[in-house]
Amino acid sequence: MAFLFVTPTWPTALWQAAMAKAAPELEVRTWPDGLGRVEDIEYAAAWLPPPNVLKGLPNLKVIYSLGAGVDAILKDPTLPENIPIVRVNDDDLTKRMTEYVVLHVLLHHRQQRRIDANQKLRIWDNFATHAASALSVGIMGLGVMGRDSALRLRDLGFRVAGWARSRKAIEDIECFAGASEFDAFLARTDILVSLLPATADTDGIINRTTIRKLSRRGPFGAPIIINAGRGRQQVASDILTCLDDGDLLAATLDVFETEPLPADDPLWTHPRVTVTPHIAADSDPEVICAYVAAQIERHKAGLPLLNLVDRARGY
Ligand code: NDP
Ligand code: OXD
Repeated sequence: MAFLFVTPTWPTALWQAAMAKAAPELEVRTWPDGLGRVEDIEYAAAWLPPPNVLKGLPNLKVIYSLGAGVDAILKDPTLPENIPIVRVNDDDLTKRMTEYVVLHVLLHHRQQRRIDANQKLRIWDNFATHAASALSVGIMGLGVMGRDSALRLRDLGFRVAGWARSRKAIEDIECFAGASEFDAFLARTDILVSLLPATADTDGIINRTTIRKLSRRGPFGAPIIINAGRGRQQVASDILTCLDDGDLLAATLDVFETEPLPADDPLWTHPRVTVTPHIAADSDPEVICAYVAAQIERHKAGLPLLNLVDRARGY
């Protein structure tokens, strides 16, 4: 029985070493050079697998996504049917995302960019600040990541709402559900955070129409967006237009349609855009391999797989 990494864009040696540490008894192979006899491979972990690689494993039992998002795996047009896909749901990844979301909400709330610019010019501008409770934060996606970020922001005093496909009940968080409640959710939101998966339904969801429906009643008079979900969710040209038209005050973007973000992309230089390099919640090889190893042990013991992906839903 062997385990295969299919991670053409990642430092495979690092992941192989982490897996060897997490599961010393497992024969860990890597694609393409260390593939070996394909019949031996029962488990594979992947990120952006090239077509036909997973399909070429006749005895594959489980596919592990090395991230919380699974779009990188589902985009394989030859993905073998009926093989379960398990995604990452680990506290380490979740806490990293929560740090990112809280950091960037606070960065806008406390106007840190303005303070940075003032310091460069030695300007002592002790402008009036406001309480967290003056701001409504709306989180799109109330799953593992969205829920934790919502709770921490709530604890800091922000007025927090969340939007998901299905109805949630979370103490002191206003929960909206489905397309019919999207506009009401936007109308009460000063800072919009996306922690949605990339699916056909969420593609392009952060567009001009969405942005124009956001609240303007907050202390800044215009909304702010933070996208740490996936780049496909944002229409970059609409974001730039809205920034320049005054429909949007600022944006923090961690994810992009094309990654790395091309050097000539105008998002890099817009004074009110903060670009981060898809680093909101980084997958730590040792943590993720320990998670995958534990999941393999469960499977070998005949226990049900956890955090299974619903291929029809796309997440
Ligand atoms: P989950 O699957 O736990 O949560 C997804 C949430 O999105 C659920 O609440 C789901 O609703 C909601 N959702 C999905 N489709 C829709 C829709 N059409 N309308 C409304 N709500 C919808 O995922 P995670 O929280 O673990 O991760 C979320 C995403 O974060 C990942 O898919 C990935 O894209 C991104 N991510 C980004 C990282 C980064 O570094 N930038 C790192 C890790 C993840 P419901 O609960 O009703 O199903
Ligand atoms: C993930 C990511 O999905 O890192 O985990 O983007």
